[in-house]
Amino acid sequence: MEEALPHRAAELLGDARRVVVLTGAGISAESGVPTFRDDLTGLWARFDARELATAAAFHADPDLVWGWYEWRRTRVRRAEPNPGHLAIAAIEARIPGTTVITQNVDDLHERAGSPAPIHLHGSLFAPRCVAAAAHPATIDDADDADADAPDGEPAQPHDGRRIAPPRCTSCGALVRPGVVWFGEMLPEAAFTAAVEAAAACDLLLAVGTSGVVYPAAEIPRIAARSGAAVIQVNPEPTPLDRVCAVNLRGTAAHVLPSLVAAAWAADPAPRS
Ligand code: BV8
Repeated sequence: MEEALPHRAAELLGDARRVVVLTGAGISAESGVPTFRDDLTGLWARFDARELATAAAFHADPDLVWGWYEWRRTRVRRAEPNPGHLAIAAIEARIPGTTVITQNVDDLHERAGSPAPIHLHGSLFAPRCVAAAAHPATIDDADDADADAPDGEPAQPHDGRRIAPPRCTSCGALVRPGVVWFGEMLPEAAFTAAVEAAAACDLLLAVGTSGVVYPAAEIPRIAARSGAAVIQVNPEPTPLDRVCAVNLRGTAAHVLPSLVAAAWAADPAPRS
């Protein structure tokens, strides 16, 4: 972020007591994980991510959609958290009770040291049986997309391939990615915890989200309506601009470390 960080933003974070951080695909962009806006490539180039991320697409062509999630899982496994993820973990370490809420299905917050981010839209690492979520479903890394296919086919080409989903070991039904598809309800406990945290916070940081997918996009508005200050970090304007006290136009990996440094420049000692 070229121009100086607005003092107001550093002041708001420095004085905050109950912080919520809401992240979207933009926080993982600088780790090499494509956002939902980025055009799909390879096998999936002719699809819109919002079409593929549906139960209808999975049932119409399970191998195509499972292949897409395996391809994304491989990309995430090869990625590393970036300074944006690390700055958020630093805020959590500094302000006890900070709540991290993410729309992302990657595990980069956890790998950056965030103890328990709330995943509103599930995870790439929690497959489940289509018929019964209670049935244990595991993806053993043996069939990791990196490894050569059992039929000796070369490891997953850069732009992915169709992969047949595993079968549930309890009932033989298809195993599906443990994510929330469009048209599906969010996990109740996660969404309730997110709404409660937003309603009780005094500062919400909205990082790398386009603010168009609901009900996640409602979270910053709930915080603003409850009297909290909202700071947005995004190189582009979004529909959230108008509920924000400060809009920081820059990328997460650049802006967040400088925001954290500026907020606690005065007294670097962690708060007990
Ligand atoms: C539901 C998991 C009940 C799967 C995902 C109200 C109004 C309109 C529509 C609806 C509504 N309520 C419900 C809907 C329907 C729908 C919806 O919101 N549609 C939108 C598209 C209009 N919502 C649902 O279906 C939800 N379920 O509501 O159930 C119901 C059902 C039917 C009808 C009524 C009620 C379920 C939504 C969850 C879907 N699953 N992900 C998977 O990942 O495969 S959503 C997925 O897309 C992501 O998780 C994320 O949430 C979203 C993408 O948004 P972002 O994360 O913000 O990313 P995006 O790429 O869009 O933008 C990136 C941003 O980062 C940009 O602003 C960019 O400028 C910025 N950026 C880029 N680089 C950087 C950066 N910022 C900082 N640093 C950088 N370096």
